[in-house]
Amino acid sequence: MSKQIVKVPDLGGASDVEVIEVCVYNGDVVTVEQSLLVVESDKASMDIPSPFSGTIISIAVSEGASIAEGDVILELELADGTAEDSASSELSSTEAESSLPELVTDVSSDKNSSSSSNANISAEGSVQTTTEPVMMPDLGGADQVEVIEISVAVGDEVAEGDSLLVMESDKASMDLPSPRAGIVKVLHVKEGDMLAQGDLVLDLEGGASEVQPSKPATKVNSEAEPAKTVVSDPLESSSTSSADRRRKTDIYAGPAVRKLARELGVDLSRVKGSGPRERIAKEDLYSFVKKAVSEPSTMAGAIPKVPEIDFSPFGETEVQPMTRLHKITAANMHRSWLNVPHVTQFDEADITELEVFRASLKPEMEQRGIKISPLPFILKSVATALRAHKGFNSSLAFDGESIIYKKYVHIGMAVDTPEGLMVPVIRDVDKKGIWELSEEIVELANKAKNRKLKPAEMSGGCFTISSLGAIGGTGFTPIINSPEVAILGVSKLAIKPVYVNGNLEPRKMLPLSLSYDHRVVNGGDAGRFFTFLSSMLSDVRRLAL
Ligand code: CAO
Repeated sequence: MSKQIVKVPDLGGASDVEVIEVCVYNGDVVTVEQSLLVVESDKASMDIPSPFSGTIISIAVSEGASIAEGDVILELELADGTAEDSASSELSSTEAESSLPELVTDVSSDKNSSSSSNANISAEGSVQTTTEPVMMPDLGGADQVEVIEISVAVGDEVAEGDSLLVMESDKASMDLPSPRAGIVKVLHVKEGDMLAQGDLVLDLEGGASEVQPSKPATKVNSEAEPAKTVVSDPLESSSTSSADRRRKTDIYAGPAVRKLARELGVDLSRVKGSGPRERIAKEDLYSFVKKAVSEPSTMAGAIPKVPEIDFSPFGETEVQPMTRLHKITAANMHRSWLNVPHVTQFDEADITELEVFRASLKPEMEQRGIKISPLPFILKSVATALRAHKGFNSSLAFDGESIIYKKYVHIGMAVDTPEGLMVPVIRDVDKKGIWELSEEIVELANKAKNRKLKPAEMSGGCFTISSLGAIGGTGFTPIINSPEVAILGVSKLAIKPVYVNGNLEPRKMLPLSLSYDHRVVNGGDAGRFFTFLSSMLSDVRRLAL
């Protein structure tokens, strides 16, 4: 078996695009052309398909990240039978190009084409100077495409860029965006029709009226908007999930439907598609939402909404929009809070000796120019505890039927920034020394504060530490950074009287809180993990054992 890095291919002209959906998970088995990511530029959304079949080892991007051609998406262990010679080299953007149809195709150089369906233009359309036909633009290499969804009806008012049709070739599904605002007067196609470049799609009233009604095809063809092309999710996914909710990779929906689902906050894996091969249409989404609204009491997970309040009668207010990072964090926290049964346990580690040792390192810190806080010792102790208690270094499989144990120890560290909370990940903590960890903490915290973290530096974490010790507080209940299984909260060190060998002594006690996913580990496991962790922190010589 060999490994393969998958990178972002040529994005058809788009430079930086935002990841709006990561369709796969670590450990997933994917097939060629299976959707890995859905990304969105300012012009279009598109899927990035897998160029190989194999098992995902690690994912380097996360939702909300901005990526460009050549960025690493993930690493795959190639399936047997995949060409060995390609496995040794990284997939270059040009290699991947062949699997990603052009996103935006330029039709300005198209030959004037008139299609047989031009003859179908209604009399009504041909006498109104403000009615223009919309034709099929260049299809990015496909000869013919099948109409699988008509997104508009006669009489609909559309804005420029609204999806008119969703079409599908053998390789891709595409949205046909409206070239201009207007009212749909006549529809010339129906679901199941096969269309080629230049075929007449519909007549739109209200657009620019320079078009000669007698030559609609020629004129409009030169004005037609390019097709926005995305590679479809293949229907046959590798999923073996027995859960009711489908995996993201099983969802069959066009970009317009995905966009609407995001706007409505609907999880597409819960929606049953009525189209061919269970493809989800807009109507399916609307019915789903209607049902959810009309039957709140029967909806699993439905929670009563907090009513909207007008605060003005109580005093002056100021409204500040949340940053994008803040919104993403809020959504992640909410999702974890609702999905994961959290339990939080508390403990105190006696770090008196650690602090003595740390103080003894001061001259060396100055000499090396590296400051060591208690955090690298905590990181190292957690890494050792994760190695000894593998349940805390795991994730619950998506279908909830197995546990994925990780053989690596990458630990996330919450960093408070003016823009919001960021969690850079320190890799292979178990293999690094205290000096190296200290340097990495400072480097990653600075990058986080300057918004310089790359997606790869924020992914792959097994466990998270949130240290509020320098800020204050005696304890808190951190929210798990799912799909991780646990998170450690560190609060402010306090000197407390503690009995040691029958004598009351002032000891430096570090308050710790451990929140864990009770589906994966239980109180006994957490107690053992905590006892082990405290013993490491109380006597850091143990880290060398
Ligand atoms: N108790 C008492 N003092 C502590 C401490 C603790 N638990 N942890 C750190 N300190 C001290 C340090 O020793 C340092 O003091 P000196 O300068 O005298 O040595 C001082 O506090 C500042 O430490 P620091 O914050 O610069 O360094 P760090 O390694 O402890 O933490 C980082 C780095 C990036 C984690 C931190 O800067 C940060 O951003 N913390 C916030 C995390 C957060 O927001 N979590 C919230 C998650 S939930 O909403």
